[in-house]
Amino acid sequence: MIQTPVTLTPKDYKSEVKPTWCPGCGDFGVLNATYRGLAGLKMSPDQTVVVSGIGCSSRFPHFMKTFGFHSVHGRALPVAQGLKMARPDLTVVAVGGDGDFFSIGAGHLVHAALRNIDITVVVMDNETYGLTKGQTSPTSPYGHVTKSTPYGLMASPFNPIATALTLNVSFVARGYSAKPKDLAALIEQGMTHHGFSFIHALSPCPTFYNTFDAWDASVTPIPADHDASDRMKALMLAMDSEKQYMGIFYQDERSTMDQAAHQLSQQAQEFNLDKYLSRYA
Ligand SMILES: Cc1ncc(C[n+]2csc(CCOP(=O)(O)OP(=O)(O)O)c2C)c(N)n1
Ligand code: SF4
Repeated sequence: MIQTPVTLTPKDYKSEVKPTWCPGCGDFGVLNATYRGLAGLKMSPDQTVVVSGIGCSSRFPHFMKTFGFHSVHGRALPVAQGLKMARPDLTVVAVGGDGDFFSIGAGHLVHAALRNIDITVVVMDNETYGLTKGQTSPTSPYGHVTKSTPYGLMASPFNPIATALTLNVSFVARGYSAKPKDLAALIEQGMTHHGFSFIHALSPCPTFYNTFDAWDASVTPIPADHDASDRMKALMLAMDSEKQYMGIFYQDERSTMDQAAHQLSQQAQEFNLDKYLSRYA
């Protein structure tokens, strides 16, 4: 039988639901980068599931023509991991905000990282809680003044890349919504990576905390001679207090929990109880 090659373009991943984000929201750039990344891989929309928590960024699955699951605040990862364990044939992407993944969902992030289940996580970081109107988030800078911190935030900011590196994540990258082509390439590489892929996507909230100008000035490509198999060097780049490096910080290949569990279940199916018991006869 002659097979017609399938051509998929970014618009094949676009649903009929129009994004309800504010004009200029960084999340538009991340959405477009995701459409491009999926099209680049010719990923079948009916084999792809996008899972989110709650937040402006977590409305994402509604705007995708893939399968989707808009879950509960901070719980995108339990849903995404369960899905991948049950259906290893599907491509699973978890998306959401810095509040979702680094505040209420931080505990899930830690254990998902350690399990190395083959899913891709895209965190849209705007250093604020957009949906609930601009309170501080774990990535807000020290001293950040908001309606709920009128004297300035008195806590240090969470470092997403350094945290992912120290949690032994097998693919760690950062992109910027204002550079959607570069971000699309990172999403493509993250989805191709076999294991837990963590993509930190800087995605400003012009309504409550406009960081576009600051980030335009601080984002810098990772030096071309960076060795992405060197976790310690990656950590040094992640700890830079002035530059926000863009690109792949770290990547390695190792066994994933979904793969190991699948092998175990195959062994269980092949297990011969009579043969085992005959040893004791
Ligand atoms: C269990 C629970 N706690 C709190 C909330 C309120 N809430 C909704 S979204 C959100 C934070 C949104 O910030 P973020 O996850 O960074 O996403 P953004 O809106 O900035 O994209 C909070 C605290 C909730 N919906 N559910
Ligand atoms: S409030 Fe901020 S994060 Fe939410 S849609 Fe508007 S610009 Fe985007």
